[in-house]
Amino acid sequence: MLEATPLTEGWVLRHEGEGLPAAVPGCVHTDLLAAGVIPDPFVGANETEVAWVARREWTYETELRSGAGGHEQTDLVFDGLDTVAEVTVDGHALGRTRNMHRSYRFDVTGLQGRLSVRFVSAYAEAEAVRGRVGERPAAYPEPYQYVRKMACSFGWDWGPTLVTAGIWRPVRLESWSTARIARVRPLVTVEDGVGVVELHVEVERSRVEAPLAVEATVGGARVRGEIEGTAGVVRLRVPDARLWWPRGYGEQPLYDVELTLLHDGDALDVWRRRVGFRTVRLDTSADAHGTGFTLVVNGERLFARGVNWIPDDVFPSRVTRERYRERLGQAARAGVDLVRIWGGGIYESGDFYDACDELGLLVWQDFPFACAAYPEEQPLRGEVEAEARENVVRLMPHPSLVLWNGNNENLWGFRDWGWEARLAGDSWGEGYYLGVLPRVVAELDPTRPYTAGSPWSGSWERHPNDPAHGTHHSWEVWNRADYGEYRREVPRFVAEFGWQAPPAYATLRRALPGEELAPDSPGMLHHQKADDGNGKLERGLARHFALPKGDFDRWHYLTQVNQARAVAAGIEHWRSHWPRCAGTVVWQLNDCWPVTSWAAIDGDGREKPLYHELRRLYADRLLTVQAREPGLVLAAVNQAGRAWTGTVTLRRMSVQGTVVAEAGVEFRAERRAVARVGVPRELVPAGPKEFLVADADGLRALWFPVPDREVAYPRPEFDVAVAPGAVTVTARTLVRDLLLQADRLRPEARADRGLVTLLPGERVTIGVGGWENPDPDAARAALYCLEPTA
Ligand code: BMA
Repeated sequence: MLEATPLTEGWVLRHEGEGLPAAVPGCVHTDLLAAGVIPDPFVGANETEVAWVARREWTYETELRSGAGGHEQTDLVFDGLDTVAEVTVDGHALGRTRNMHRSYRFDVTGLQGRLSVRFVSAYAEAEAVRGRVGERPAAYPEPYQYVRKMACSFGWDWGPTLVTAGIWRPVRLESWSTARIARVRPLVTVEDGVGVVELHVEVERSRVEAPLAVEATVGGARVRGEIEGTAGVVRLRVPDARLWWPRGYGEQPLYDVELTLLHDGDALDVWRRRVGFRTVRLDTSADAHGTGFTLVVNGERLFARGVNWIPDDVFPSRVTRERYRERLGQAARAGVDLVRIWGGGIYESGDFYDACDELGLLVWQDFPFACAAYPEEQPLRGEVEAEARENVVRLMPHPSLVLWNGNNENLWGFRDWGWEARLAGDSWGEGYYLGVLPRVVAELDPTRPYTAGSPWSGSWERHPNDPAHGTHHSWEVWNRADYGEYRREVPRFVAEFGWQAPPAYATLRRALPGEELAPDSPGMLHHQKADDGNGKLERGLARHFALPKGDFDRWHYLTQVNQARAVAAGIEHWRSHWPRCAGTVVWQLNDCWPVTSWAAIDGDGREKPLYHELRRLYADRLLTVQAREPGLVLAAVNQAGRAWTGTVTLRRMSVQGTVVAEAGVEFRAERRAVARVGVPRELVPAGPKEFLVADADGLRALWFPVPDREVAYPRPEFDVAVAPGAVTVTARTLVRDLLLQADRLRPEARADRGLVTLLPGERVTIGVGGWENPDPDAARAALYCLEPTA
């Protein structure tokens, strides 16, 4: 039987003649940090101070001992090397690597001695390739498109430039005899209610002649098959297979599949995975509005409640299984049902997809290409095909994975960002997105849909970002316009849109110790990477709120409110247009370090007000008031499996809390459908002193006729009561967008809700985890809400 021996102990990192203890898996930066050689690059402007690390060569070494005894062959297996490396044993070369997204296997039978992995700078490789193939246009100045390495490690508009190196995934010795399982491709489908698992097996042999067989089991079914040469196929049928559903639509039953490779009745190797039975297709048919983009899972058409995912740490080797679970659990608790793994990152570790399988989160996986023209010359072309083949097969057991996407914004960039002219016929990646990648997916995993890019309109005859066709990235709003402008369009699928806000206060404090915080203090600016980021924040704020002068805490609160408002404006509008619009994917769920960004969860894992707002926006039932000519419309969005009927109470109120007019209106939203009800004319509020309140089944929608800075808010008055783990606020006046910044009570404290609006007399209890000794004054000081414009 194949025996695996982890090779994680005894590694050293050579630094100026010295050997520092090295963590494997890990990377250079985290080793240097642990050894006290560099300061924490996440703090202050240390990022700049440690830039030298990226330009050096680094060598990892350990003792290679022979693998488990009594075997014919021993392989040294790296699940991931980042990135350009030479692997040697006692100076004897095993091989070279140049792709972070691949694994590597070397035959080390009989070899012992000093194992060394020498990394050259990814810059050196990228610059050499650029020198050979010529410069290509890109959205950022660093040479990330010339080397197959996580693009955002070279810096992004939310990320630091920390180009690391190292053995970033596990490494082990595998000792085996006769044969081992080289690859298993499970094609999992459902045919007339029967779950079908087709296993395409490939083996590697040390003995060519030995007769080989495989035996496989799943859900009580068992099958045997022969291996002819190096390949074989077995098919298992599971009658009455329970379907795997995205969360909110049903359960997530998972089935263990086991395949054993046999020789003369002896087990040589075993392959184990979990699968789920579900069907998926992407409906991109033409209709009266253009070209749709609707995911259909088990025959159910879905509005995708999505978030974009970036690497959770700029040093991805630090992201543990627990951390993946925590972050994805946060997404699930926010009502998210789809996570898009964005193309400037990586093919994530199996832990990511395991968690999604269990949580019922659908995964849309970008191939790792983003915001640049990518050369198609060798050696890149071969690397791209190899990594795609490996990762498609690695990830295909996961039922959560429902879509492969060729790239992020590169088809758009080619057509719209001046690349086409600058390229003058040079290769730029089209051959990957419209050639290599769809061919690889169709050949290896025909059970999943592929789309060439995001955004993409399905054809060069249309603008790639045409909202009427396919996927759309809505960035005009953040870059140039007010978020009310989201309402001008009904894209078929919004794969990116978002608004920035700073991270939680405690996160800023940890990242910028000692700094007197101001929107433009040095550390704040260093931790704001977007082009004119602060300018856009400021202008976006000024459209809605009176700008606080010299009051950082107020600025911090208001920018976070504005972020939540912006995203709400988009989602409420777009969901109200289901099924024409079939999904929103918020840019972005998470951060990879402490930074002002579009994220809902900051770099220390703290939830911004936007996060809590998502829970409302992505619930099965959403109540929203929309301005539609000639008046107001109440939309009851019902993504649940049962019809939603009820009466909505509409109150036209004054800001002082008196009811000007009131009515009950009945509605019926069919299952997975939207009901739209006109708001009677006499209930439509007008001017700075009125607003509309709509209540149904414990849900509430508010509508104000003027921007906040014009609303005649009363001076807010409320009472605060505290108990262990809870803060109760009772409003005496209208209290708008009340927020408890729990991390100001204690860095560990977490509130269970974000922005809350209370009418006079209403009360809310905010649960506060990690705050056992309640203090009413501290609670008061950590509470913010909107105030009248002076
Ligand atoms: C899109 C994304 C990212 C970027 C974000 C915010 O372009 O694909 O590249 O971080 O917008 O600008």
